[in-house]
Amino acid sequence: MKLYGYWRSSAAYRVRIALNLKGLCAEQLSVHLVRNGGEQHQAAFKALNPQELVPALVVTDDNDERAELVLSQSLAIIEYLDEAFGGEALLPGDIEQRALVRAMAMGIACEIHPLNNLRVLQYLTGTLKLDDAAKNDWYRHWVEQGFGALEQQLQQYSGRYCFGDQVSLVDICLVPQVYNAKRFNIDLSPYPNICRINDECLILPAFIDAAPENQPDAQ
Ligand SMILES: N[C@@H](CCC(=O)N[C@@H](CS)C(=O)NCC(=O)O)C(=O)O
Repeated sequence: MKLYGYWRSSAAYRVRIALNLKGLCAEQLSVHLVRNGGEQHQAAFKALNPQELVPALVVTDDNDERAELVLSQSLAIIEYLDEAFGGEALLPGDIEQRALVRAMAMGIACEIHPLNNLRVLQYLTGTLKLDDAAKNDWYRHWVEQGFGALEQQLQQYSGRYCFGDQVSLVDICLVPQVYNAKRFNIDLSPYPNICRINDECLILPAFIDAAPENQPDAQ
């Protein structure tokens, strides 16, 4: 398998954590999101993922060199890895619990992250000519709204981790989002459960090895 990602990409960070939890190896290929206007916009990468976003996972068939599965969207990739390979389950077996886990994970991946993605921030400052202070207010607003909702859900569903005592898709989404929030100096003190669970995850080797600073393309 080949994982196209970038050390600071939180969506690629999610997939790295999932690969580690499943005990899987993937060759990592760096797509620099800023250099030369962003390598995600270059033809070679666009051919792989027309969405011009990392991560992209390329899965090859050992029995057929020409057969390649190219997957985009971190949640789809992670669910594929979970279903295709053994090892630690990333979603609960129970159908209702699985839906709850997906809902909490999507609260991060679909409601916070896309609004604060690089291309959105570039649009705010480039096309709409907002200054850095306004951009940071925008960023903080969506994190606070999303983390406020998640903190409430964690009061109901968390144990040691976001959903009970088992690491799940929610933790995989949470840790990169907290990493990003810290980069933008968001005050996390109103979210004790988020902070506690983030700390719990960050002592696990799967999360440590996936951390942005531990990637070969980290600058
Ligand atoms: N929903 C997508 C989001 C992917 C995404 O937004 N990737 C970011 C990095 S975290 C990216 O490639 N940004 C490039 C850009 O904004 O131009 C997923 O979960 O994979």
